[in-house]
Amino acid sequence: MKDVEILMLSPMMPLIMEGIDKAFTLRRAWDKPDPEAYIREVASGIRGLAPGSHVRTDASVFDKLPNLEIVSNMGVGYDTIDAKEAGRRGIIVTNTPDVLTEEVADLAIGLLLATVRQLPQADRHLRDGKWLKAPYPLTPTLRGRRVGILGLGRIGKAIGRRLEGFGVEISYHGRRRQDDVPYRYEPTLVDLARNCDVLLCVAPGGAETNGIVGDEVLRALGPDGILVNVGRGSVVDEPALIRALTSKTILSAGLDVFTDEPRVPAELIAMDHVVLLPHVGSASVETRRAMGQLVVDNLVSWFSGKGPVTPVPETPYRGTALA
Ligand code: NAP
Ligand code: 8YV
Repeated sequence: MKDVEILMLSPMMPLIMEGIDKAFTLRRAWDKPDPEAYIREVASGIRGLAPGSHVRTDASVFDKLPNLEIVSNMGVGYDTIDAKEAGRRGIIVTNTPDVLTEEVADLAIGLLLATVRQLPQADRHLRDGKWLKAPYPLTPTLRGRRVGILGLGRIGKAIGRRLEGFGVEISYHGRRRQDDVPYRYEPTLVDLARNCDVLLCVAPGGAETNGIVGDEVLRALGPDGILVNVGRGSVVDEPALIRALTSKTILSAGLDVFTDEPRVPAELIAMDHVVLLPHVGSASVETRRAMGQLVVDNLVSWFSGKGPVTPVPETPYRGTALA
């Protein structure tokens, strides 16, 4: 398949670059003096696209690539890709679901515990020599807390399975009630926030969820409430969160995702009562290796005539054409 040309818009992990280089002709846009001029030069030959992580890929990109057939996304979240527009044009979009589910759920539990029991703060207390003078202050507890999950999907369910072992009450909100889960469904996000003490967000980004965790939801979560976000930063109205944390409308927050990554508001960085992580939910060697392999496998499968491995719902595939 070396006659098939794949465009890459930003650097990706070596496994992906090597895998695509081995099977196809890889066209790297990011390391050219004028990437846009390079894309124009190679555009007519490009049949596959590996945009890289969180690279906006919409009609403006599709317009440049008249023979594009497939976009292979690194990550299960594909909110930076206009998948509906791709579907309208007959372009397949694939992502990397399932291979990262358990990893992200593990991280979510770790972030929850770190935030409730103030683990990074206690670590700093020791390292700063403050334990020599006084014990670390007592913290809130997870015991007796009610956890509300926004986005009870693959990862949300894996988080729920873990939380069952912690003996906490679990509820959830999404667009649909799910009859096959042992958790209470809350029909609105405000209801979920009002009836939990930890609001754990793992919903996808995009227009539908943009800023849905705002002032009203944070007020409903309340002064003993803790927000944990491992989904997308865009789901949370970040200025509203900063206001809520500053005014103690909510107790604290544990965040792995932010609206303008890798830039994080200085106000959040200055807060000692929040835990901040640099979007590491799936960032283990093993899981990123599995994700990277799936990026390559989708392209190889497609150009071998076997269809995509993991097409997104907006670009379903059955047989010889988009469904
Ligand atoms: P998934 O299986 O598709 O689950 C998504 C869930 O979100 C579903 O339960 C869906 O339920 C709910 N949802 C979708 N739109 C919604 C809306 N408008 N309002 C409320 N709920 C909504 O996806 P997943 O594999 O669990 O991944 C979830 C997200 O986690 C990804 O999209 C990504 O953004 C994020 N993620 C982050 C990391 C990280 O490193 N921090 C790693 C992996 C994934 P309904 O259909 O019932 O609404
Ligand atoms: C990664 C993620 O940050 O899968 C996702 O949606 O957010 C994470 O796995 C990213 O997408 C891969 O670099």
